[in-house]
Amino acid sequence: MAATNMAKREEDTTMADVRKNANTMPAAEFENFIRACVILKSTIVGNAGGQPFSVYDQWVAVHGCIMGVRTPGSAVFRNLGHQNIGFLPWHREYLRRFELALQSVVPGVTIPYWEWPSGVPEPIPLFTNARAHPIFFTSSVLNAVGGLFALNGPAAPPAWWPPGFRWRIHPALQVGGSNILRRGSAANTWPPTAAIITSIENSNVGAGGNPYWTFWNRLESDPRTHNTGHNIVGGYMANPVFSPNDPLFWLHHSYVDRVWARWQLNRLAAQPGSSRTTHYPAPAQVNPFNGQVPPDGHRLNDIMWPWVGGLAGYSVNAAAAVQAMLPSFAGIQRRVRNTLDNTNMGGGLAGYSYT
Ligand SMILES: [Cu+2]
Repeated sequence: MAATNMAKREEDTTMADVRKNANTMPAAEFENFIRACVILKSTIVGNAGGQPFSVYDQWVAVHGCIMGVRTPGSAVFRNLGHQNIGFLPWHREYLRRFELALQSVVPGVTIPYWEWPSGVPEPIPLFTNARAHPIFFTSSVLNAVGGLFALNGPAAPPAWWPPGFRWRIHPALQVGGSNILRRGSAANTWPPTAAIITSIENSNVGAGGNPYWTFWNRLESDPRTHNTGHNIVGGYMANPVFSPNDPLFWLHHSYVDRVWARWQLNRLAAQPGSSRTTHYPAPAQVNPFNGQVPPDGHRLNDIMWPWVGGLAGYSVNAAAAVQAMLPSFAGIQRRVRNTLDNTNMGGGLAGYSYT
């Protein structure tokens, strides 16, 4: 019995999953990430709006729905994943669960991160013709993504490519009728310097009673951070609702999450004896940027939709066909506070770390 418990404990604390810099990680590992995305995208699990949808599409639908969720007893739909402090916890949970879905088809794969200040407008080594596609965002106008994502499929498909597979956007998840991935933008506030990121990772401004407020606000919304990163890429990435249609979404948010993880370590080091909950606003704190207590789903002890453990009373402000794609999270209930330690997420989720 004791031996079993010991083994279990060791298993629970194993943290084999390391997310790596997309620019510098081994090419084969990056290709594994793309391969896992393609497998999920080509795995059809149902029909919505008369069109087949895939496992990958289910994850896009989750993001599409978080933009407007009504919690039990509430009269209004609120954005429970953005524009408030739950932005980081919700996306941490979302990415980790997507990452485990990737691992179910390609064991050991992790979500690379796009290191924003890398100094080049485009992570060229990772997006060559041979690896993913030739157009990232060096173009100031929208261009169809090529390479593996090309309209007619890759010119020279890798051995693992599903025969005949083409990356297409499900009609219910489209914006402006575009059924293919495109990128390109005239936005030019990019990239952030390394100094900007270091400043954010060390942000200790006390507005609102906790440095997290200013830290989160800068990371989500400052120029040359999360929002502008979406916009500089353009195409689906620039659409707040359906941005995960573009696999680059995961790399972008992996970096967002890394900045948060590093900030957390910096705060823990700066305040010996403090805990991770210390470095998240207490539940009743008012958002100093709008003067209001954050909506249900953003506060420390709040349950995060869609991981509500079967609780009744939630509704979603999205098209029926989008809601029809939502995956089941039966029996899974997750709160903001469950996400504060990426190395030990609990609830059956193994931890992960970053290079
Ligand atoms: Cu998002």
